[in-house]
Amino acid sequence: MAGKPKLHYFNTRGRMEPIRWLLAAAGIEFEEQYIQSKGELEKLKQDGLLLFQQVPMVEIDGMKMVQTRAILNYIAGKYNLYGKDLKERALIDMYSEGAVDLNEMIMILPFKQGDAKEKEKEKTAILEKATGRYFPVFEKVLKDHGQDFLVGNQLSKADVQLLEAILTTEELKADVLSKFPLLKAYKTRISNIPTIKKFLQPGSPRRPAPDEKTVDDVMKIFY
Ligand code: GSN
Repeated sequence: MAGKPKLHYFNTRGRMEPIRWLLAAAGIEFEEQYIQSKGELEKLKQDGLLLFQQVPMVEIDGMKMVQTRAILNYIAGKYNLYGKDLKERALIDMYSEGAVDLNEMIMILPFKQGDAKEKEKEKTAILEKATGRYFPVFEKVLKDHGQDFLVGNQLSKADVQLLEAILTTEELKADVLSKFPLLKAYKTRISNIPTIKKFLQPGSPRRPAPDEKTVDDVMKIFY
């Protein structure tokens, strides 16, 4: 039997967090090798382990996979989180990418330059997009088909990525779902799937939102 997937990234959410989420939702245990210095990142590059000299990198099934989306799609395909046909897959991809676009704006925020006032402005703009662009789409999808999950009435990559995006958005504004009753119920429902419930418990591989020290540590590895 193949060993556990091994994740190579920093000890922060960043681009690895959706991969942690998806493996956890699939009920797959994994190991993490945190990159803690410039030297460790350089070594991975020099050893030829990073196809494009970038992380995330995941060792899985004898491969050294890079590119976040490629990794997510492989995991989704392998663990039946990617729909039953091409059209379901297309919907899953569209919904996932919407959730990722929202989530990435939030993920990047602490790493951006600018004073507190500029960051506050940016946060407001993200929340406007969340409630004006992204959440209405997902609320409508749930309303129109009346099912428990976004696509095909079963858990998919899209649900896992949307829940992640909902929770990170709520970290910016706790009542951000107040005008989205179906999404609120959906959040509770998906959060209670046993594998996901476990991932949401303290002590799981889920990483906290980066504090100033974490941002500083990661920046030092790059610059
Ligand atoms: O999605 C992906 O995995 C790639 N399209 C982008 C990966 C990426 O940008 N990785 C960064 C660190 S994670 N930050 O967001 C990286 O490894 N940068 C080092 C470099 O030399 O580009």
